[in-house]
Amino acid sequence: MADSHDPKNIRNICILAHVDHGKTTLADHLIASSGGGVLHPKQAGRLRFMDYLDEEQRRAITMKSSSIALQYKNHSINLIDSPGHMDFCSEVSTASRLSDGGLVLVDAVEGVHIQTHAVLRQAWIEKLTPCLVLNKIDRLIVELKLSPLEAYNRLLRIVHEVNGIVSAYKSEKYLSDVDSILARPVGETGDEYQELLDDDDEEDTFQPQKGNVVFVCALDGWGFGICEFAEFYASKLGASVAVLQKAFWGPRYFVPKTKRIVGKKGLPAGSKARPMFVQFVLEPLWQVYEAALDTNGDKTILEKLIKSFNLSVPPRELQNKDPKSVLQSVVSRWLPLSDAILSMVIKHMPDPGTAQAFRLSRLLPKREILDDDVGKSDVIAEAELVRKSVEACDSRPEAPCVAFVSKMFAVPMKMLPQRDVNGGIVNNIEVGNGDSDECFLAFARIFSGVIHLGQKVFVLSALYDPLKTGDSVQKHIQEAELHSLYLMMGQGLTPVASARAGNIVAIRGLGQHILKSATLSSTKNCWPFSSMTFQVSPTLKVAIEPSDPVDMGALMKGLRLLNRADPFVEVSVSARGEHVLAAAGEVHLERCIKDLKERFAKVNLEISPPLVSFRETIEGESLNSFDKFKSLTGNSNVIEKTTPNGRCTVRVHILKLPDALTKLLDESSDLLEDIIAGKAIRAQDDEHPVESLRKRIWDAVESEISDTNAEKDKEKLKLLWENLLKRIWALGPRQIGPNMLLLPDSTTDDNGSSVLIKGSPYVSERLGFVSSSEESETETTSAETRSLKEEADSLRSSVLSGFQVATGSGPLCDEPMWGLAFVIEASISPYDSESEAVNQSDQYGVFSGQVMTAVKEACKAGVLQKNPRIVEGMYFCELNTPTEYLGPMYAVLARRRARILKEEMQEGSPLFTVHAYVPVAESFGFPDELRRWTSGASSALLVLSHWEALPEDPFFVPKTEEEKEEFGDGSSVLQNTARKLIDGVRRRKGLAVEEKVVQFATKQRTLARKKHYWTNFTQVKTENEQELFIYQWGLLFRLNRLCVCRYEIVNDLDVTRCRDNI
Ligand SMILES: Nc1nc2c(ncn2[C@@H]2O[C@H](COP(=O)(O)OP(=O)(O)OP(=O)(O)O)[C@@H](O)[C@H]2O)c(=O)[nH]1
Ligand SMILES: [Mg+2]
Repeated sequence: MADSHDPKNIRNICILAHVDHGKTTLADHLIASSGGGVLHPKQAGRLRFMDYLDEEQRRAITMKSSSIALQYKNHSINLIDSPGHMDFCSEVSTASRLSDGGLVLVDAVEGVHIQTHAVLRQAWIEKLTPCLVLNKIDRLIVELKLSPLEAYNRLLRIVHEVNGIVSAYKSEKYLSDVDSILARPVGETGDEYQELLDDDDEEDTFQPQKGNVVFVCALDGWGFGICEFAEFYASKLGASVAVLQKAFWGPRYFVPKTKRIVGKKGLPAGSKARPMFVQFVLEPLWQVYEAALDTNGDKTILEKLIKSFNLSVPPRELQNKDPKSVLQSVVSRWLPLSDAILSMVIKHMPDPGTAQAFRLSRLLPKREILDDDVGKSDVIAEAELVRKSVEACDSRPEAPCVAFVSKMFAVPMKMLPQRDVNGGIVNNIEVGNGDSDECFLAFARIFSGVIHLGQKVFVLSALYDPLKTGDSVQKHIQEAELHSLYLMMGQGLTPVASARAGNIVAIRGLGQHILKSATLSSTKNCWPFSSMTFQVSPTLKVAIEPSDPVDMGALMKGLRLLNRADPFVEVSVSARGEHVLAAAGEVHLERCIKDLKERFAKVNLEISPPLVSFRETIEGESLNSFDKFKSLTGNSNVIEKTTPNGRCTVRVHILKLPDALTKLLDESSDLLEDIIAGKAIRAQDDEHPVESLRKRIWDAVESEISDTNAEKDKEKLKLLWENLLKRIWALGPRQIGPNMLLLPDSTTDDNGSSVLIKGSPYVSERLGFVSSSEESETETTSAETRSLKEEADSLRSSVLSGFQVATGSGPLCDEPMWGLAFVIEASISPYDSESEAVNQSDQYGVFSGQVMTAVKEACKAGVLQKNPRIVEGMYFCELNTPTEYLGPMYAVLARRRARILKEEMQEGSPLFTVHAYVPVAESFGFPDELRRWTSGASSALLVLSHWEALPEDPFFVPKTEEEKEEFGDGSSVLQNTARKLIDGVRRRKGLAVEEKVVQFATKQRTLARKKHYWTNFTQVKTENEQELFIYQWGLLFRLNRLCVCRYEIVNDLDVTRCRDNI
């Protein structure tokens, strides 16, 4: 086997960056030089070879990650190009899972942007070895016309900034990318960075002097690292390469007289020396640019350059009339881009064996073996063996075979190679896809062993557990046969017979077995790989239906295919029976719909306006009020409901959780799910996840406590919270949401003949706030009480379900609740007599159902009573606008209810950067509108940031004189945004809407003809004929039998007569 197949000579890398920073352009040059001739060097940088989808070429952005195999100096390099647009960030996750190294690109003019933060975070999470590529250096010379020194300061600042971000992630300082971008210091100047560099920080991840930073111009195909120049100057300056390499970055100066390299302090007074990087690297480059592009430039410089470096530039290229082409011909031969990048990759990025050893704790975290698993030592031993061979990247054929599929992608059948490895014709029919002409391939990396054609493997889903047996586990494991294996060359596929550990391949034959991602293994005794982390979740939802109802079948099939072909899209059926498609953003949604129409369903579709989700909460109040109440009975803040049979009384008190705690619970939902299910996973060298979560919960609470002023209150609140955190029975909705079900304070107990339904502090125990509860059942009571207690125990699940249902759909518009704690006290009393027991179950239905409903209703009523508020999702938005378009940009932002956070002029460029929060509900069409109003000069990127309660009271009606004076008495239209949002959701969900089309009929009637109210009206029916509108006097009245409130609008009119007339 050739040398390049040795795992030591393999590198799996991906290119990561903010949108448009030049990833695909860079990939072009690497492919042109090392891709085996698939791309001609002349086309490199212009063709965008990896963007082979029509939609990608049309929009000029990458939308999916795809891989290509390159050969460079006996090394085999699998390069994955990833998209930079926020909507496709899931593809960054799939790319980085399969790679060991990440080339992080930053545009030297635009600098660090929000997706740069995101990709650095992704690289850090997946334990990739990153290298930094500062791209578009040519723009500093040609566009910004910076001097070499100014350019150096700018580059210095970018390197420093990127290092700052990585070190913040390392210290887990920031929870999200938005946090980190907001924490970025403002207005620092190059000088300060220089000072910082003085005390050479060994901890920095990216250090040009170490060789893991290169400076490139991907468009023109040139690039260099410091070592290239150090080697060149070593003999000229009479210093060793190593010394020069260190000296070529930072404040190091060359004193020609003494031929010594000195620091800033060693410079003679008044010296105008420039840092060596400026003097020896940037200045020559600037001179070449000036010589070539300036009409009066000294053309001999180019000749000298060609001569001294012995460059072979064809004379035809040198005689080109376009000075830019001449420049490119010379510089790309002087400093070839692919050499600079690929030699850095080989030197600084790990081979699969080395990489898998330290990525193991992320890929296959060590599992905690629970006590009841000790009997399965042979399974544990084999799973451990598999883990060991993944760690070692064991590529022997006898090693257990393990691979990870990070996504499935669809390829049109006609694109598949027509011949197999042996040159035989293949019959390309996809099994199980019906008449579809799409084939599904798995994008996979082999982590251990060898996989070969026709091999049977086990497909393990993320929930598979080799230690468990039975039906519940069986559904997480399937057996599949690998039909074909391909080496990926962008769009092209080269069939291969087998592939060894450390390689990236496309596998055919798993379409029916894998939906999005999975682990493949030759043995059942293998843990599945940990799930990938996605930066955002698909939040933009629309309902889809075929234009012609006959096409429903085709749409459903199309949706199934789309769901499999796109790693990030989510397809579901709503409670109302609509087919809902969830995408990451507008561009993603548009592409999904196009794919659906043209590839997967091939029918015309109707798309609803976006279905925005909201949350419901209450207005925050001081916790002090909570302090007073020990018992829920008789407290005016408490909602009380009784079951129809009168046997169970439910009392609910509601508290608002601190915002930080709610956010933490929401963000940790995956971890909480594992903890609550008892599946605690220990990451190898990190702190125990439960411990760190407990600490963060307490930190969140403490930050709330420290906001109170009085020292005395602080102590009291601390005690109170300690007590509360020991009483968490459940989280909701779906057992993991950001709402808590708290047990009543233990001092309250059964009173009289009734018995309390006692829960257990289950979640508190799991989180370690209390040690396992011992059920103290000390007193022995009468048989009757005992049976009642048993009944109470059996009703626990009803209380839990009532809480789960209530938190899943709040009273305002059936949206989930947000950040609430419910203290629920439900007590049951005995039947009055035997006969009543029999009667009641007939009359009122099952008792457990009654309890559940009572709990649910009490929770909902409690929220309504306590100043409910609607919570909306917020996008963090980064806008870049030329100064002359600031006016229109602010106008667009104002129309979208945006809140500006920061406005800043970008140093050295005419662009203004603005950070703002934009409500999700107002964000649709926002980037388009912005482009329209600013003639395309302004761009915006949106990232989902957080949930925020609208302070407005949805039920606000001006009552006092002052309020009436300020807001009017309601006769003029009052814009209540919260109410508008709630009504919008209710209307969409088919819930009753208290809508007053005409609020003050008497007032408005005076404007119109007074008599004959319902004569000469026009009757308007809606499409579904369920609602009836009446049009008169230029106003629309809406009559609906389902909703009495509508009659209010015409309350002094004779509605019955009107109906008769109709
Ligand atoms: N001046 C200059 N322009 C460049 C350079 N590299 C890339 N570009 C231009 O930047 C634009 C974006 O390049 P792409 O390679 O598509 O960027 P990308 O990072 O792949 O973008 P996405 O995949 O959409 O995230 C194109 O117009 C390129 O021509 C460079 O070094 N100098
Ligand atoms: Mg691209």
